Amino acid sequence: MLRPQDTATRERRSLTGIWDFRLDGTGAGHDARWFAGPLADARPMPVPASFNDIVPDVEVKNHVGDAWYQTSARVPRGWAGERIVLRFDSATHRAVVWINDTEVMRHEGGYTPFEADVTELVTPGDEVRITAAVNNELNFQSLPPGVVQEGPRGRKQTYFHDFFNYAGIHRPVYLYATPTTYVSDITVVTDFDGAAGARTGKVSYDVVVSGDGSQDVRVLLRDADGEVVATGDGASGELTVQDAHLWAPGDGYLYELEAQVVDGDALVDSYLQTVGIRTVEVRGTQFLINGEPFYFTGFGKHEDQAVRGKAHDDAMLVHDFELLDWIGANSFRTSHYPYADEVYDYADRQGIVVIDETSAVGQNMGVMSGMMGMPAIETFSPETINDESREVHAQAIRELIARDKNHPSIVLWSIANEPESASDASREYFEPLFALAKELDTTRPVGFVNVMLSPFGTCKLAEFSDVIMLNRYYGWYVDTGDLEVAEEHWRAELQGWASLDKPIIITEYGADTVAGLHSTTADPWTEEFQSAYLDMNHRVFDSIDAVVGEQVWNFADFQTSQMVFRVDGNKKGAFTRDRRPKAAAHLLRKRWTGKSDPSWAGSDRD
Ligand code: BDP
Repeated sequence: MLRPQDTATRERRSLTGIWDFRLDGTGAGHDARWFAGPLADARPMPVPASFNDIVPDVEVKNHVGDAWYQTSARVPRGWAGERIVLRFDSATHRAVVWINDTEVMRHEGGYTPFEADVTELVTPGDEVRITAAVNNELNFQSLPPGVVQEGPRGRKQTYFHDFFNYAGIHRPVYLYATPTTYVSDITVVTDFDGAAGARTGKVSYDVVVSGDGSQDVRVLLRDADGEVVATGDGASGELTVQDAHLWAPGDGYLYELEAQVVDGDALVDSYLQTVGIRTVEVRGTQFLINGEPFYFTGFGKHEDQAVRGKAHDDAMLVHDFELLDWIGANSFRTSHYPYADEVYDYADRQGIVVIDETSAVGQNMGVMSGMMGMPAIETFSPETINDESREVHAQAIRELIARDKNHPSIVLWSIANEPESASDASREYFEPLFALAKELDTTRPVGFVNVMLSPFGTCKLAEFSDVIMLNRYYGWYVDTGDLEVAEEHWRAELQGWASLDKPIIITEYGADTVAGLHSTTADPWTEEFQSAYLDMNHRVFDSIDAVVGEQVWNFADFQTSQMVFRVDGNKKGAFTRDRRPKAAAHLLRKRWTGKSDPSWAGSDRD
């Protein structure tokens, strides 16, 4: 699904701003037809934002059920004769949307876009009422899973992942117009021949035209200076780029493919697709980008901040990338869900490498019973995560790859974080999902993130993974505080994984750390311990050749549900939630850039 754009033939109207909002814990609004008129008893709510932390009220924060949003917008007069679309970049975790009194779409899944052609329902120049019932409930058939139970004070949501169940309209909403014959999809795949100086880039493209598809397609490829470097006729083909400038980590060089629908000399539609020419390959234990071994440095991140919750925010985006640059990170994982489109666009431009993850997190009842003292239940069974859940998961993979396939920054798909993976049931559940991801994208490796409860020798999914991704907490959740013993145990396990002859990325290692807490004896929770813990991990990684990456858990402290082992959230950040560096951030910066403090003594940008 292509993003809305302003081009020579297209126009967008953003609907971000303050909408009317009303909670509906019992679901009464559907029967009472709240969409059919102005939302009664509404309070203001910003879009985009999670609603949970906007109002200082525990009922809002912990709301379970529907949350109604409503706004009105005038459809631009100039859109007469155009195809008009209503688009939500996301609504967490599902939504039903109406234009005036008519339901126009339903969508399951909180982190991917959805849209509807509303041309027949609106009149350019007139106002329309847009209503969305956004539902935040998690169950065994949702991603991520959860359970809603009746409690003494109403319904209560529990879930099996370690971040707060923020909900609402987290990303922009648009009305947009395209011609009635329009580009509806583009796929680009890149390759190159030859070495620097005499390098020929290849850009295969496939343009899908909808509406009256009998129109001709023409493509132009421009370099970063706007010079046309290749052209093509027809809906698919391969362009050749002489002396191509590759996209590479740290060098986010982008070409731009303009896909035109033409009728003789007349331009019917124009869509602009950025293109980074690069290759990705797994060979033995190496992860190759453009044929060169790549070592991932960086973090698992979250979309999380005070007040806004999970809302996308450009200021935070640019700031976080500046911090990635400062600390020497070349990559991150979109733990544990697809992020806003803007994040990948920016990663493309900045040359930051991305591991793109679905929202399949918490599919592991063993973690729940082991760590959180919940009664042991089966993870994969007809009553829990079942065939219906797998179809939801398959759809999430389809939507992720359809949305993100053209980003050069994305080098690896992660189809799940820490699912149960030592049982036959997990194997049955996952085997077709790996096959699906590989069929949908033959150009990128596919993997999943393995949990500590499935150590080397027990995992039944590793054989389907092109890359081994491991989350390990030796010295924190096990061997707590005893870094010497932790080091031995960790190295021993990692040596086992290295025998599989696949590249290994450590996708999580970390220790909760309260900024400002210190001790001379490096006790857990102190800044000294976090540094010592990271040092220990790095010694282990540096001793094993198959390790091709280290991503610390987490970039920044983030909010979680209330638990006895979380102090106002998870504190494993290298930065605090408001992005102040802990001591560990300086340690990582030294390791990843070679630069020593004090960086505050003056600008050290090169
Ligand atoms: C891992 C999860 C991550 C958690 C982390 C932790 O993948 O979401 O936040 O542990 O416990 O199991 O800090």
